[in-house]
Amino acid sequence: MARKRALITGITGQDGSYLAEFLLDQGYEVIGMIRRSSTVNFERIRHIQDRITLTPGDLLDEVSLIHMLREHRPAEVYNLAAQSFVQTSFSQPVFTGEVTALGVTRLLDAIRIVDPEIRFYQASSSEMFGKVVEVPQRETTPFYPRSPYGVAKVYGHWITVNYRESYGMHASSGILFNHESPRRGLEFVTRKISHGVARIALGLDTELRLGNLDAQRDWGFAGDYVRAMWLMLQQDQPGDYVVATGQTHSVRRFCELAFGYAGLDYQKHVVVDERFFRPAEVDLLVGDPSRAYEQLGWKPEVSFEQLVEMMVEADIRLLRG
Ligand code: NAP
Ligand code: G4F
Repeated sequence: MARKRALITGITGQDGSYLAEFLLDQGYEVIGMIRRSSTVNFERIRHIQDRITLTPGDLLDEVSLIHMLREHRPAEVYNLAAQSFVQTSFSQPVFTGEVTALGVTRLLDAIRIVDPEIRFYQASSSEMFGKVVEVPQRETTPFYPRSPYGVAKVYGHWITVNYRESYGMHASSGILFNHESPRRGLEFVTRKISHGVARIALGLDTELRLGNLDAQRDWGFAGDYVRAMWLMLQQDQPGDYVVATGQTHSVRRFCELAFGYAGLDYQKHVVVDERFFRPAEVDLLVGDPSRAYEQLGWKPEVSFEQLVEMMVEADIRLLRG
């Protein structure tokens, strides 16, 4: 029997790499869309590079998406590509809108033109809840984004719903809360902390400069969350699902645990720096994943404490070389 074929945009990112591994394990043929860059950035997929097919394309260019879909004819498309860093969205709001918002329409429209039977997953975000209007946040909670990134993701979410309702497409939106791993980009707070802890533990640094230590997030493990993406596309009907742990922790608590794992006291090393504060902040995010639990049969397996330990250990190993 022919292997099922899936196409992932954003395969060079954190989630793309975990999803590619997961789909390969499920027996899929995996196609990954990559955009042109002057240097190769395949660190996260190097270990599976000989098992996947990479194809050029860019969310800014609909023609490239149409060509790509015509050439590879996937059964499932996972749209993980985005300008995904909230802080950058304040300094590059238009670019963020082009990629993270309009990019979704370009891909959905390319699918509609080439083959509307293709199943589609959109990487929506808890950042859409922003200044939260209810706690915990669920699929029906109104959105109140607090950054150009959050606004762009709201657009991406609704255009996914719109293509589903207008054209009957199997298009689902996963409203994922923060998920982390040793493959997280160094600019995001969890990896910045685990990497900073490793540098301090190995005597390469003495301090770590951070912004708002009181911000709270519902942090899970990226490897668990990609399973939920796949489960959404295996349902008879498309839909929207909150994917979260249901627990929230502060940046301060993350520091306390991460430094603690290396035998260090965070209060001696963390320096609060105004440069890392945002023009508008999302103070508290905590999701209610009941729908994903009940309808998808999904549950996270890695706890917050295990996640912090895994990230610190991985960065110490990485820096020791
Ligand atoms: P990430 O590590 O920042 O990866 C983003 C990916 O998008 C990279 O592969 C990047 O390619 C690609 N990309 C950026 N602009 C592109 C363009 N114009 N055309 C094609 N590809 C482009 O993000 P992530 O953490 O894996 O997150 C995956 C998705 O989930 C994103 O859409 C993010 O917004 C969303 N999300 C993430 C979280 C989370 O906690 N991680 C939570 C909710 C939603 P390059 O390598 O070439 O830069
Ligand atoms: O790690 P962060 O940059 O992630 P943020 O803004 O929550 O966004 C991530 O999760 C979203 C899901 O809700 C995704 F959609 C998005 O793509 C991305 O993956 O910041 C987390 C919190 C913020 O409140 C920030 O103000 O940590 C606070 N923080 C405190 N000091 C810091 C720092 N964040 C960063 N990046 N750097 C700091 O020094």
